[in-house]
Amino acid sequence: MSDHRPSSPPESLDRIQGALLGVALADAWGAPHEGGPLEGLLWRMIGTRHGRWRWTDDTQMTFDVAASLAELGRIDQDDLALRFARSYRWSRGYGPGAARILKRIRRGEHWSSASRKVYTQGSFGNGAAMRAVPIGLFFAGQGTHTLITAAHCAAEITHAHPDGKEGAALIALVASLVFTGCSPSDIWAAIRAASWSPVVTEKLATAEQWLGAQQPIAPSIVARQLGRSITAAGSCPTAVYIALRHLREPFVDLLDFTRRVGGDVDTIGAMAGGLWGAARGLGALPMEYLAKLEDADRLVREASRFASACSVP
Ligand code: F2R
Ligand code: MG
Ligand code: MG
Repeated sequence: MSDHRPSSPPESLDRIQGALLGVALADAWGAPHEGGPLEGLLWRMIGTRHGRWRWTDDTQMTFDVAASLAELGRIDQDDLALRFARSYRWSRGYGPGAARILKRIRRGEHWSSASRKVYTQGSFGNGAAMRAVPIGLFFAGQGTHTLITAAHCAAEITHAHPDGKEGAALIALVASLVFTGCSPSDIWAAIRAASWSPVVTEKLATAEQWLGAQQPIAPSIVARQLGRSITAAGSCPTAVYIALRHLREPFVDLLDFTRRVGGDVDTIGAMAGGLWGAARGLGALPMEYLAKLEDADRLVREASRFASACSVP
């Protein structure tokens, strides 16, 4: 990767680039660790492109959201649906329900009907949360209600289930808080002030208590109590915990901890990595890892374009 970092980058640009590249880097790094032996075997065969770490659906959809916001300046569900459908490739490892919805949209079906064809209540997978970091950056400073409404709208296209939308809102909210430099106590106050399902409320309370007590909780306990699954409720509080626990640690420690938690490693990593990057910036990401990331130069350019469209509070 050539060095696109300006000599003294405006802090917000650095943080926006850090957030989006944090998603991509943790996604690509984590992809070989996701799923069971079959997924591992497949990823050993297709997991590099031109010798670089290949990123997955998490990164593709995050950059689709960023591009749509940069071009239109708002959440436009029809535009997002078409972008998601056009950029869908099976080889990026999409969730099975999301893949079927996107193929339906590509064949001309409207997203509002396609999104209920696979699961009548909509999907509660973490696929809407994994692409929600740019929403937090774009709507930072516009108030929690506006931000959460935007996250729900962007989620609904593929994840109409309340849990799928809730995961997106949680990740977007925490992204906005770390991006604007809130203190840990302000972050938790803002999280507590929003309304979450009982399961997620309980997990967030556990995470807050662990972090407040500065207890070094083992990855196996994090996995057991907060979750490590492909569902939104079973992965988003985990990602928030991992990000906030590692905010002052090196990015590679966050990656290593996420791998030891296990399960949906690329996605928990992508969400946690995006939150970490929004707080610490591109300059803090490990350059030697960025050099191994597929299309890193293009992703940095796209993140810059997105940053120009964000009005930083
Ligand atoms: N697809 C993958 N990884 C390969 C599989 C990993 C492994 N087998 C594992 O299960 O851990 N990764 C990518 O998919 C995830 C994002 O998925 P998304 O976009 O949410 O997809 P989907 O299909 O909508 O939901 C995921 C699964 O959740 C269950 N589910 C969701 N809603 C449901 C409902 N209403 N009723 C019943 N089940 C529901 C299904 O099992 C879905 O397949 C990320 O990890 C990304 O990296
Ligand atoms: Mg993925
Ligand atoms: Mg995943």
